[in-house]
Amino acid sequence: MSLRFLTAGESHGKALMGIIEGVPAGLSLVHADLQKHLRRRKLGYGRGSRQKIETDEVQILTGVRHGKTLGSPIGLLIENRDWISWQDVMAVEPTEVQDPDQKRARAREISVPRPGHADWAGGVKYRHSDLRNVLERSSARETAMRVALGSIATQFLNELGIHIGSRVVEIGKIRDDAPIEVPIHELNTQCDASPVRCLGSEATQKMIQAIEEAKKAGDTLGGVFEVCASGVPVGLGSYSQWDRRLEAEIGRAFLSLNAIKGVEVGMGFQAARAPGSQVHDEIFPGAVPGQIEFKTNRSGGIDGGMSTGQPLVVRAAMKPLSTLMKPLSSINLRTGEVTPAHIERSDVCAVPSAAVIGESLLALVLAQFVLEKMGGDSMEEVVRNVQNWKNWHLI
Ligand code: EPS
Repeated sequence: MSLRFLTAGESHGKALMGIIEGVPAGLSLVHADLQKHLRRRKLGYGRGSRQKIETDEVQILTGVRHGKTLGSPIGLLIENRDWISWQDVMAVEPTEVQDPDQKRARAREISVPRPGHADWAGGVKYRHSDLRNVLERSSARETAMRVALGSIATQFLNELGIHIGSRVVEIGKIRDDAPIEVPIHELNTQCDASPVRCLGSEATQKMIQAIEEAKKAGDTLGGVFEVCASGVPVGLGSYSQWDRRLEAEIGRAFLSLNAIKGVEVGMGFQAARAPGSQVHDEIFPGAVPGQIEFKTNRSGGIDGGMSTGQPLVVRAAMKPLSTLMKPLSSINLRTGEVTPAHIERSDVCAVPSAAVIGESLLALVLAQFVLEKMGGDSMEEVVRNVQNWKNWHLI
């Protein structure tokens, strides 16, 4: 069994589309299961005015009947409400306008790349003289569809007792990485109450202030977010081949998210600075005879490319968004003139949203690994396989 998905759609085009295949039949799935995560993705202090325009209302077009998945591909659609204002700019058909200046104006052509954005390399790669052709698809708008698809994976994992939550641990220089004291399935309820999705109320205020200051300065802020999963069975992934390692797929998924520049599992980079005795999790006899217990989780729930049965803990570093209201220096690719970078409506900070997107990314990877090890064509089969596995692995 394998789970695969694709997305399509431009930021100001008509809609975002998604297809996911490999979801077993018989999974309970309704519109609200997807919509609740899409709503969470839109929130977060520091987002721009686009979020007030979009509702991110998802339509389930195929693969679900009477609230249950059919085992066939699930097709999703999210219409871009902003499309109304961009119909000419993003028209599919060629324009009748002949005058080159008028043509460029109608297309809202962009010829000055933003440092740090996909604009320049994308323009060179695809031979696009209008960089709008690059930014429309490289935009993080695409992540709305990834969250919709990831919500299906989340629903699947929840039925198997696997829960995912996230929090923001850093925005700019403000840090809030105190240990999590609530169960992972309650983490989101607590973090969603903070406009920046962090646990501490003092840190929330400081992060908001930092975002405000960045906004005033025409600047942007990045940060670090953490995604955790509980109830993960031992033995997902494998040491036997490089591309079967659970960590490797998690790294790939997180690095595929716009603006992510680093990923850590467990202690991550800290593990490189500590001796082995302070890095590895000791093994003790468990409370139930025949079981073992870890008292620490420095590994972040993965050893040797496989889940250990401990909660997964993944952190990702997001760089500041590359559209600056006080732009950095760039070059007009049409004229060669040195000029400030292009300014496009944008967000000041999107780390809280990235944390929510991270939940979907982890859910899609975990669902794939669960299906690989304990898969089946129906939920009945998968639930039975998972139960058998949990009973079987006791020493
Ligand atoms: C984005 C630019 C902004 C963001 C957008 C990502 O869009 P716009 O140019 O339309 O204001 O708001 O994010 C979303 C639309 C979204 O739904 O997350 C970019 O350039 O990446």
